[in-house]
Amino acid sequence: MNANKEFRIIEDFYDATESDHIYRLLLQEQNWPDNSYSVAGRLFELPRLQTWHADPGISYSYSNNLLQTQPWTPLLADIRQKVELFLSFSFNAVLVNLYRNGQDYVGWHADNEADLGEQPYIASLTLGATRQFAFRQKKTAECGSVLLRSGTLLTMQPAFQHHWLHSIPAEPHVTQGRINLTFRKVILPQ
Ligand SMILES: [Mn+2]
Repeated sequence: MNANKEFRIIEDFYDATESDHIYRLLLQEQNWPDNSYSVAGRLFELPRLQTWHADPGISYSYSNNLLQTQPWTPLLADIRQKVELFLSFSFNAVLVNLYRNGQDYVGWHADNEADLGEQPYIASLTLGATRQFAFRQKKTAECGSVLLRSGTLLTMQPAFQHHWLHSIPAEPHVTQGRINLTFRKVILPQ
């Protein structure tokens, strides 16, 4: 099985100048909430900061979720439009992740939550620091990684979520932050 057929990398979706500009704007504009949460009376810290923006009526329903749905900012709406035009696909939500430096990470997971439906198609834009995107086949544990540079758009086919897990490993030598926008299409209950 070839993971590279189940995701696609579009480098320079935004050029270096635009990417840097957007990164700085988002860093300032986003209303980053507290990243601590408690489970059974113990306090944990999410190793990144997140915001969730969606069309009216769409909420965030993932595990350990503390996120309030925020409206689309003009900047996020502009980026969504560019991504949608390029991919000829419409998205109704975006999860924004800030990896403050190389200590921040996300562990192995698949973006296959029930409310994304059976065929989740996700577009992920990287701004800021270059980080590794690691993937691992669920059954065979075959694994690999690619570098995601600022301005890169990564699209993940539904089959990628079915067959592979992915992660952004910690890279302690990285001092710069990375912002990642993951555009999603939440399926409303019928
Ligand atoms: Mn993910």
